[in-house]
Amino acid sequence: MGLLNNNLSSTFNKVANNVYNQHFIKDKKLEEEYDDYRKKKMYEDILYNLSFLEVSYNLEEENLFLEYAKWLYELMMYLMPDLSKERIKEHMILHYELLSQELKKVLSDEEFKVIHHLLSNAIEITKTYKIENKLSDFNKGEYGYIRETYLNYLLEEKPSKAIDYILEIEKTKIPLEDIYVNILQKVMTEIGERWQKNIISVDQEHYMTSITQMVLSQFYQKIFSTTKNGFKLVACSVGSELHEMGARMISDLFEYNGWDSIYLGAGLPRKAILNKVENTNPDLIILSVTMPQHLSECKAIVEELNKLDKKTKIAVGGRAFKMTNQVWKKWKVDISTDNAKELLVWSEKVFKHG
Ligand code: B12
Repeated sequence: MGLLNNNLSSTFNKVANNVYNQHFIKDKKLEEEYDDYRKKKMYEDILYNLSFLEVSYNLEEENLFLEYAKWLYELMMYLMPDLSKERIKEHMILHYELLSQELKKVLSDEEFKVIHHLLSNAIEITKTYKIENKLSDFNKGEYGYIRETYLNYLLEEKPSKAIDYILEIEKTKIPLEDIYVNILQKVMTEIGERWQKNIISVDQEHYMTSITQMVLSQFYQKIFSTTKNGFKLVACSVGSELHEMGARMISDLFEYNGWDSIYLGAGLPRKAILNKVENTNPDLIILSVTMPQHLSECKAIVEELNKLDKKTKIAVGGRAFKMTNQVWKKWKVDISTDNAKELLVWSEKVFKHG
């Protein structure tokens, strides 16, 4: 059941408009603190928050909205350094209260009870949440120095140095799996943290992503020249998800380990994914979700895949699942893991080479 089962988007817009207008009526200081840019962002955020609320409700995952509330508070705090932490907490709390007030008008009593609970949790966590100002440890431990050096080349906008550095590292016999997961993936996570903390800009984040994708493509000759084991997978991200590197890393590493990989990228209609499975009979399908809003679409695809009655095993994963309480265990899927290496270990047990 959808959260707002009549016309979803128009109801969302109506709720968002009311929440937005009420904010400025109830909190007179806001007009001085928010310029036009902030106002625009605030409106977008209201819609965004509604979508998170909806997915938490639909999947019965209260942890999801709680984690989101923490993330949002941190993001706002770094984005508006001119405002105190306490002041930002006031914004957030009023925001959740207004969402509750406006949603009460459009939801059934039963639906509202759940939503009210989710919003009360968000208010409670916002009141008590303390941001740990600990330094990132991404440059510590195994490969820490390599991660730091690679990231520095990206920050200095030296793409050929960045690419050559990783190619040199690979010659030192560091396994490709480690380069992907323990080096490049961790650097991408660090880039995300720095974006969230407003240390790097959106253009820097995009730039570093595109160079890292270029690094991955340097390994294609190596990846596609391994002996094949007869197994085949299809991999993609679901819904309007734009994050695609997770599925790509999995696809690449399975190809390297002897599989035939059909990597479809992101932004595919549900029907296209189902058709691909129907027509190619893969042994495994990889469905990747980074933004939790797309979890409901993933669940729907899983249900449709199961109806196909194929032998294809279903794997789901990606950052979104880490924000849930192992929601995938409630679905008819074969596995979810935290990273590509763990999935490879699982596949070696499940798919016996003949
Ligand atoms: C690069 C990036 C982008 C790029 C993506 C480009 C691309 N072509 O992929 C762009 C710029 C498009 C982007 C956009 C956005 N992003 Co972004 N992005 C990132 C970033 C920095 C890195 C993601 C990445 O590539 N990681 C590397 C890959 C390899 O790791 P991975 O995806 O986790 O995959 C591994 C595992 O999860 C697992 N796995 C993945 N899939 C699967 C599937 C299966 C079956 C299994 C078993 C395992 C598995 O194995 C993989 C390999 O080991 C992350 C930071 C982060 N912590 O992830 C933020 C991040 C994900 N983005 C974030 C946000 C907020 C956004 C935007 C909303 C920003 C905005 N305001 O526009 C948009 C949303 C776009 C959308 N509609 O999807 C937030 C999400 C926070 C949240 N609340 O959920 C993050 C976490 C940043 C942050 N710290 O705040 N982003």
